[in-house]
Amino acid sequence: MRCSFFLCLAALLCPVLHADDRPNILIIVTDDQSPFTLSCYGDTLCDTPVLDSLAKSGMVLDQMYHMGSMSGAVCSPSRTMIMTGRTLWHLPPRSRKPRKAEVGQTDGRDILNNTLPAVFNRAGYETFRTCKKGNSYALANALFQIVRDQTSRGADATQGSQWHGERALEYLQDRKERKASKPFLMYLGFSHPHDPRVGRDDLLKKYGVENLKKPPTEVKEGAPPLPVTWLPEHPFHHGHPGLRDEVAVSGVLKSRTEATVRNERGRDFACIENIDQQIGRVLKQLKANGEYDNTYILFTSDHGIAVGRHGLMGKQNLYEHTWRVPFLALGPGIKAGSRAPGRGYLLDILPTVCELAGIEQPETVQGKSLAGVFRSDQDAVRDTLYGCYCGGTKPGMRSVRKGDWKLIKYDVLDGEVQKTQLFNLAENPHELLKQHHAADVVRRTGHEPEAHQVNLADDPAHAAKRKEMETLLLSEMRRLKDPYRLFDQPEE
Ligand SMILES: [Ca+2]
Repeated sequence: MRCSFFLCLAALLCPVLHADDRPNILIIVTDDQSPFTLSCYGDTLCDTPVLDSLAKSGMVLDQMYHMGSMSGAVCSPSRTMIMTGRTLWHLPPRSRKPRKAEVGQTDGRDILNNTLPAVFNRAGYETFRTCKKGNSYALANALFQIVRDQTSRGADATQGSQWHGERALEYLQDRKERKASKPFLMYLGFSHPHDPRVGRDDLLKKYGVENLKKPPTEVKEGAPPLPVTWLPEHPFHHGHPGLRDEVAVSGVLKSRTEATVRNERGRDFACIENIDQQIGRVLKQLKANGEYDNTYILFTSDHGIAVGRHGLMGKQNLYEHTWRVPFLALGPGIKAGSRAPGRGYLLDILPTVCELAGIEQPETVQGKSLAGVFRSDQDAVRDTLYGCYCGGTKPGMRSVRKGDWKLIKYDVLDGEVQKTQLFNLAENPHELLKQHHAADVVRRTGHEPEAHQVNLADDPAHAAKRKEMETLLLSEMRRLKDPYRLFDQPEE
């Protein structure tokens, strides 16, 4: 009843938009992919022709972030933010028995029934999902009408990214056969390039690397070169002792040597190229269905990841390679080859797709619609971006970005590590540190940083900017109800 009432109301309010020609929504989410693996963000090594063509046919967003995590499993709050459109400290518990750290401020609202699948179900869409299992908002995931979930981190058709691709193909072929008239919302999640990065043989060969359980002892000359951000170790402890991503990844463990990082980088690329091929198959079927032109396609990842950058391996840091996500948008009214900062979070996806589909966004949503950015009506939806990681020792790490300036603060290991970093991202886009200037690092990366490409936090010339960014961070922490305060912040 509610559904048909809504459709009638929508038809009255939007006479042009009839139920049958409403756009389809395809949201593609990879697991643990840095934006710096795609050519539209400057990488030229990882071969992703399909994603490159999406970038050329649509819009590339340059300043898209995941808001952060209070858990080592960064995927979990990130994916809950995608499903709910809510900010980090206002998330619902992800299961019936919430973990203490995950209980957010929900003000007693019914968040579950206003998640992505719930909203689109009510609006009369078909909702389909394939993705990994676990580290997610399971209660919301179960609300999709068709769920084909399996964690697929192998190389073959039964265990690899092909498995997710096949499930999406099956669904689209079925739509074609039964001449489906309802539009669809498809959540196409891949379990890769999350570790273990088990690549397909042909792709491993292409990138000159191999699947390993222990770190390699010798550099493979055919492997991709080190990233310019590589360091043999991070200059100080990241604050999460024993963190799986930093000590136990298959083929890496605690090693950050040139041999290890180059091999793992090639495995990362092999897994991403496999995903690219699967997306290509899905888009081909969408075209065969005659549905491509009426589909909005969003491509992103649940967060970035280090894979050897800054001496780190995991996703539990706030450097750009990890805090930022890739974000491409394509569909009716989005200009080919366009580009904008966007300045959004993953939690903006729900309000965005609501606006694209002509559905009223639920009151529980705290994100902002990016549809105006897609139409090129505006460059961005906010000025300031806040980031958090506190899945290890508290209060953890925080970041804030405004314009070209970015501040990162660390307060971990019971006060043992209290650090501040200040970067001008226009002048030091890779957030290089003085350690990147060391002779051995320059020799191995082949990249000689400019003298000013360092942490500027203690540079007297930038004291006023640091103060401004510190004030901004505190104000964002207060506004977003961050329950912690850092070493040099007031208690309230
Ligand atoms: Ca992830």
